Amino acid sequence: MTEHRVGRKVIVTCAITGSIYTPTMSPYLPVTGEEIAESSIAAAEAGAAIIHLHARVPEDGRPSAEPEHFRNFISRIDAACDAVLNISTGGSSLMSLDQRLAPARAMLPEMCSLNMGSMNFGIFTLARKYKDWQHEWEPELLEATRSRMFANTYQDIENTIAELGQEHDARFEFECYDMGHIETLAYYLRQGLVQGPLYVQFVLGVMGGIGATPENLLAMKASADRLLGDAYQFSVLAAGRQQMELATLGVILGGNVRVGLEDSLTIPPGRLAESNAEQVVKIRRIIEELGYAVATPDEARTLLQLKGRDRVRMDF
Ligand code: KMH
Ligand code: ZN
Repeated sequence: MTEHRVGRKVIVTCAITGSIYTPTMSPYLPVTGEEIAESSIAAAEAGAAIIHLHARVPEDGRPSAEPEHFRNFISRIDAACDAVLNISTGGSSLMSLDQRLAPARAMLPEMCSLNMGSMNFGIFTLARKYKDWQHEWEPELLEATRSRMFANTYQDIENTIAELGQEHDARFEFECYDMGHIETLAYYLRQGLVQGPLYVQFVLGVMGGIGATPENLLAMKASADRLLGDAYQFSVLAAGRQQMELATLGVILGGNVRVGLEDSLTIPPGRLAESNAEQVVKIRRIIEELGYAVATPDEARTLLQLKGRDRVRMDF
């Protein structure tokens, strides 16, 4: 086990709304620009150093990667706090890569996500749990993930690294949903296409990726230690009800954490979380009870060697 260092700084990312869950599933899921801004600011005030952002169509909550929808909240969040704004390039698994890259291309953020492989990204099982849908698109989108895949080819990954990383100095949240994705990242490290400190997000519990169990997290970390050595830091995200438990194990193993309504609508012992901040408060309490501290945004910037918010187009 990793040596216990009192006061070690743990980076908390909060993923505010995502594209997995839909408005029928929780009244607390932020949808409009104002809701996403307010929820992000509250999460930052609660201790999140990084805010991971997707947008939605304000009228009906459908996942969106339109820069105009990001515009509804980016500068508001930036005016109210100094959190690192991490822009998704995953969008929704049903969007084209060009659609998914549009907001990051417009904003040139300090950080953006990068999904490390093509996969089935099954959220169709969620459709069975609800009946009275607020919008027709909700069951249709969920069902579509049975026959469509989340495409992230080598070429897609390389182009994104070249354009956003090498040209515009963004650093990545490398989303690894399975062991092979860590191997792919290690290949790019060996090729010199990426350099440390790599920020690896171990994503557990997405159907089509690795399951959310402690054993799987230990295996992912062992693999990353072997392949990436000192060049990486990790964070843990478990989709669904294992969110807090596996995040806690991630802290114990020497890592960082991601919480937020993008990944889980609930909070232990099993009710709907009423806000993103509520999940941040809980994981922060756990982190502090274990003897660690949460990193401030500027500490996260130093740990991850980010370019700084003065080099981001907040008013794109
Ligand atoms: N929705 C998460 C499981 C991205 O935005 O690029 C993974 C994610 C992908 O956050
Ligand atoms: Zn995301």
